[in-house]
Amino acid sequence: MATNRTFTMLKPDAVENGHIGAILEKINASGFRIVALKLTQMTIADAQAFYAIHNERPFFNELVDFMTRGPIVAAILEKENAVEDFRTLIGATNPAEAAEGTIRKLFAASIGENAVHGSDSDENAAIEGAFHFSGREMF
Ligand code: 3AN
Repeated sequence: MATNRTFTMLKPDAVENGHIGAILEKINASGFRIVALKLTQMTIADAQAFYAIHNERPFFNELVDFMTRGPIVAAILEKENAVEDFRTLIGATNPAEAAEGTIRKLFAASIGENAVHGSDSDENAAIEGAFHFSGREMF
């Protein structure tokens, strides 16, 4: 399988709760190479654009408020089968349904505040990575 990339955000809840180090350690221990990394905060316009696909969903405003309430850690990760393997590592969207040992099971409180984002396709990984990073910030 080809080496490829995914995009992740450690969401405001994970940053507020002091989980940056533990989550990055788990990411590294699972064989992902960090290609790009930064602490940043999304504006309301950023979050509305990033989550535009969800703009008809009932939770859209809640999602935008949550994702903009504090800093996030944005990162691009590289590994064989990166998108699928990272989604396995983070677990189900609802932490109550996430498998034991997954990042959401360990660190997330609810379906809304679920600690971490992982791209759902190679195409979206590239779009989402480019949303947060310039070429000069990727290694
Ligand atoms: P995932 O992040 O697992 O791909 P999506 O794409 O279905 O999940 O949802 C995007 C984000 O929207 C989730 N990470 C979560 O923060 C939020 N979300 C999804 N479903 C709900 C919900 N029922 N209530 C509140 N927020 C939700």
